[in-house]
Amino acid sequence: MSNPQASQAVTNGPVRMTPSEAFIETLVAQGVTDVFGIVGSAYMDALDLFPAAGIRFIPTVHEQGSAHMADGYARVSGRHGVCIGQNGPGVTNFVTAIAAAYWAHSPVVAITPEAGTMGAGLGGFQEIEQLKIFEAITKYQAHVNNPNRMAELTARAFDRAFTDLGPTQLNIPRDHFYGEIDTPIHAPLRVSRGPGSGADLDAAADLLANAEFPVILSGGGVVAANGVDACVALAERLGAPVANSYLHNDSFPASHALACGPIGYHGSKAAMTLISRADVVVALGSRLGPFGTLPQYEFDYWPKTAKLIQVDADASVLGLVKRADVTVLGDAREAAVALEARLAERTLVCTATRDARADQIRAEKETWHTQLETWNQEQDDWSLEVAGDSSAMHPRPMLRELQKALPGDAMVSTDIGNICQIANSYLGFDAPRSMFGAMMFGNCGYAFPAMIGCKVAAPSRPAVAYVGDGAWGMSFGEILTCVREQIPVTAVVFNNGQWGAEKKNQVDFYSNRFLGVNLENTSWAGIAKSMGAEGQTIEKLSDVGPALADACKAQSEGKTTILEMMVTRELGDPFRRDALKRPHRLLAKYKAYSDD
Ligand SMILES: Cc1ncc(C[n+]2csc(CCOP(=O)(O)OP(=O)(O)O)c2C)c(N)n1
Ligand SMILES: [Mg+2]
Repeated sequence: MSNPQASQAVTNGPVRMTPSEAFIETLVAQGVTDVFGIVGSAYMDALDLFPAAGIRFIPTVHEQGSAHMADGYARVSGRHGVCIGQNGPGVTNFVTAIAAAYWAHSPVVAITPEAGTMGAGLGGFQEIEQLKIFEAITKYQAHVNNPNRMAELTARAFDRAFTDLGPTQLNIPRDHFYGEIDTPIHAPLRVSRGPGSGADLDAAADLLANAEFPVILSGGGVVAANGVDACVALAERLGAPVANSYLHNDSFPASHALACGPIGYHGSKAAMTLISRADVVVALGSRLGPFGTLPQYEFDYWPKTAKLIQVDADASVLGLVKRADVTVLGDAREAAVALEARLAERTLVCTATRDARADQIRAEKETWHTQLETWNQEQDDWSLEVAGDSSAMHPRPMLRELQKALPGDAMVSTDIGNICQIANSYLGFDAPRSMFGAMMFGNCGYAFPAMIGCKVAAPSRPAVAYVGDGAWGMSFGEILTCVREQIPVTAVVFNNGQWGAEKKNQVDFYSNRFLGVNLENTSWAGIAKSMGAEGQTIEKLSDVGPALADACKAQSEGKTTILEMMVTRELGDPFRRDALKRPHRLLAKYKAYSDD
């Protein structure tokens, strides 16, 4: 819900106020209701006004957490996520999370108060060149070079986060909060995108009308454009199977007959098999990122001779990774509506095979689901050895139990790690804005704080973060934020006693020379309890589902629960087989470390 004071904040002309007031009133005009951060003297003059402006300040444990929370908040609500921190170290703590938001295309505004202008360059306290640091990971940087421009530049940072589809920075020298200025407070500028040019849409419709086996790839842009219903209508018009792009399992309703699941790492074999048969692929709201289309299960599924129609709201990604036969620069929803309308008036070649294609879709999904239902254990030598005499749970059946117990309207975030990635095979959603992967920056420590932000934006929805035990060590501090701020979230921590995803590389490439990958964990459930949350250690498969269901229910009583899953050390397919080489050494002293 937007800030109820928003429309009153906008002025028709200049009004005398302080720059702090101009800053705050612009946030109000932009609809801001929540800001994540850690207090700092740099912006205390403005912070003081937050409550009167109807803005909740949510103090976090670490500024990286603040910015991930802003990201999750933005992704679930479609509104700005906002974070703020102290100049220098508070601001540099944002960096990893803003890079993650950049690759998630999240409209996050990072507010970065800076050292005062009269000391800049002298090496004073907490001084660093803050614009350079964020240059490559923001879409736009506003620098308040004069206090008189506070409202103008603050508004622009917010507006551009939407027009440029990603995080922006608002850099404010700390002395510029003080004084008196005459300034208008601007109404937000929201630029709407159309469906794309008529000529491009005609060309796309031509390709689709003549396609024998069209396949839709529904990407994050479909979710961001609130376009899932339009994508469904287009798919139904064509009878086309729909694959989700990597980590966007919520971009098409999983229970729909045409839904095939995600392509990419630990994705759906059904989706990849069906897309491999396409003669025309429509990539709707997807940049076709290189990692997301790598071969999987030793299957190079991307249909190289198929015609490609790429629709995206960002011109710079059209035809970038894969050559596209038709590009449509437009809003994914609007473009899907326009394409469907064009196809409604045409005779479609694929209509003749509608039933046969529906049979293929059903059969491929059934094969994949049966495989998943019976895939209990990884079968490589190392996994069989470590899981052999272990009493711990196998990860796959544990993930199956979690999936069955997830409430229908749950939001799930996933971290970076072997088990979190395997979860990609199991996670399906009927509602958009339900899955929050760490996306292409791929940083461990993303999922828990991001889910805290999601919960602030959607308090009535069950909030669940999937996190490996290594990544949990980076992020569990934010339990304190959940407890202190009454933001109830459930974290499912996969305790396999290792940085598994990286260990897998040492198994596959370095003859099991394990270095830096084994973890001696204390009890994560115990730590959670000592931090004021609920904690439970789960050792039996039959306890997994009930524990998750109870933890989700307990969120309505304000309880944060950490479920520590005791799992074997077995490991699924690795992340980066594509980017590693067999060890080759030339010096005699390292001969034992060589494969040849
Ligand atoms: C911030 C950061 N540091 C390091 C890495 C490299 N990395 C990728 S996956 C991984 C291991 C994750 O281990 P864990 O969270 O325990 O999950 P598991 O693989 O065991 O399921 C590491 C260290 C990363 N992606 N991000
Ligand atoms: Mg682990």
